[in-house]
Order: sequence, then C-alpha cells, then structure tokens
Amino acid sequence: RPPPQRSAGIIGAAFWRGQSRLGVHEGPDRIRSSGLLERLKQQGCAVKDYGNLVFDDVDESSVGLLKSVAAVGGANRRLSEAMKAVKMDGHTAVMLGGDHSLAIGSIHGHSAAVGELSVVWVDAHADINTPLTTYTGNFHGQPMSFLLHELHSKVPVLPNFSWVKPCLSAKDLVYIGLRDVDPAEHYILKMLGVKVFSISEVDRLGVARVMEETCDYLTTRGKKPVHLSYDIDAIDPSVTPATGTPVVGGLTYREGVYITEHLSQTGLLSAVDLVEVNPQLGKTEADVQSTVNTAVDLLLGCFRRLREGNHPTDYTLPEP
Ligand code: 5AB
Ligand code: MN
Ligand code: MN
Ligand code: MN
Repeated sequence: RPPPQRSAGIIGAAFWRGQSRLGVHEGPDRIRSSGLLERLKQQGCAVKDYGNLVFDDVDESSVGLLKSVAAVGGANRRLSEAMKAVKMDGHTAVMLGGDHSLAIGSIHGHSAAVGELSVVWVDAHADINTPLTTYTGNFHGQPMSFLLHELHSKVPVLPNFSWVKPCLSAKDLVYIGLRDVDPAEHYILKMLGVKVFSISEVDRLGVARVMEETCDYLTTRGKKPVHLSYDIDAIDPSVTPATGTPVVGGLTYREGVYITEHLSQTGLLSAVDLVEVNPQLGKTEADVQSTVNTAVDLLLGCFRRLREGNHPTDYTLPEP
C-alpha cells in the first residue's frame, strides 16, 4: 500500500542570469500552463502554488569571466528563504526554473529546513565547476561547487554570496546521465570520489539497476531526505530540444520518467528542481510542447504517478 499522498508546494523561479540564452525564465509559467497543477490534483495530490519569486534588480556587472555575479547571489538568497518556508509548511517542494544556478538556493534552503540531505543530480552536465575553473563564466555550470563542504576552500569570496554555507557532503551526492563533463569537473569528481552513473553506466547496467544502486548507496549511511535536481537536458534532445545546452545521446523519455517513479516510491523524496526548460529555443511549437510535456511527466512521476495506471484508494465500483 502506498503511504498517504503528500502535498506539492510549488515555487516558480523565472531567473535566467546563470546563463546567457534568453527564454529560460519562461519555464515556470509554461510548465504551469501545460496543466501541472490540475494533473497533480487529479492524481490525488494536494497542491499549493507559492507563485513566482520576485527578484531585486541588481547590478549586472561581471567579475572577470563570471557573469551577473551579484544577481545570481541575490536571486539564490531569495530562493533559499522561499524553499525553507515551503519545507517548513510541510510540502514536498517543487522548484520550477529557470536556469540551474538556482540549485544553490534550492538545496541550501531545503537543507536549512530539514538538515542533512542526499542529492540526486540528473543532468548531461556535472555543474561542479568552481568560479575559478569555469571557462564560460556561467553560474549554471557551477552550483555544486558552492554546496559541497569539500570544495569550500576552492571557492572565492563573491558579492552577494556570503550567505551561502556549504550544506552537502560529496558522499551524499549521486549523478545520473552525465555525458558532457569539463576536464576540471572530471578531476573534481574523481578527487572527491563522487558516485557517478554516467550515460555509459546507464547503457551498461540499465536504468533499473542504476536506480537500485543509487538508493542502496544513499541509504547505507541512513535515510536522509532526498533532493532531486533534474536538468531537462539529461533527456535526449530528440525529446527535449527546447533547452540551452543540449547534448546528443541522452536518457530516453522512459528512462527519464523511471528515475522519478523509482525515487517517488522510496518515500524519501523531499524536494525537486525542474530546470533549464527554455520555450524560446524550440525550432517548432511541437519541439517546445514535447519538452514541456516531458517536464510535466517527470514531475508527475515524482508524486507517485505510475504508468501502469492509478486509482484513488477509496475507489469503489458503481453498483448496477
Ligand atoms: B547546465 C559547462 N560545463 O560550465 C559550463 O545546463 C556547461 O545547468 C554547463 O547543466 C551546463 O558552462 C549547465 C560548459
Ligand atoms: Mn545540463
Ligand atoms: Mn544542469
Ligand atoms: Mn542546460
């Protein structure tokens, strides 16, 4: 019997300055208008929409290569507070991005509310550059470096980032789907001994075994609440083309959804980020719809939707 249905607390974070491509700020409203809330309710999930965060206008200037430093720091500070409040209200939190720099605030705020976390990061990329290893200057490729205790001494002081305190240990992090990792990132992953199921491991083991091993690995040291950070570019661009940094050879739709179903069934899923949906980057409307619909299906999978079919626990057959 599935445990009682939890409720979803939804935060929109229409923020894009962690990267340079216009349009990713349209993600939250596009995902909502594709029926996310209605479909969550239909599957018996209570929903509270906290709306879209309002970010301060801040000075957009760069620090060396690093783009929009103060804006990224400020937006994530606001998100961290919002995320903490949603968790304090008792919801399973859903953060709709926006670009992946938002994982700084999302994970920070989640941890501020519940304590130690496990993180499952599903992405084509590792997003673990430090501000000193990035060669693009985009913060969406760096969030993990701010969150890990082990990298604290490698991250310089930056304007609007002094509030960020590392809250995650490398042993509590699992990556799935990696296939475009920078040399510095690869070095960091090996140095820290981070558990990685690259797309090659998904090929070799199959997604079912990857998920079993992921959950075994994370629960050997106790059952911490799980934060799932899902970058839509983990999925193959033939399915989810409307994203800023697509990489060929990704997860299939079915593998992508399976990951959410499996984590949902553990009962440990405490927060989800769904990021990097960029409705302005589809070549056709069908491209955008396929991307957004996949994002919605991933989120439904996080709230106990099963593809075998579902019914309310109090369902009774009509009597003739
Ligand atoms: B995404 C790159 N490693 O640092 C960098 O989409 C790409 O959130 C980052 O995963 C991709 O800019 C960030 C080259
Ligand atoms: Mn990515
Ligand atoms: Mn990412
Ligand atoms: Mn991307």
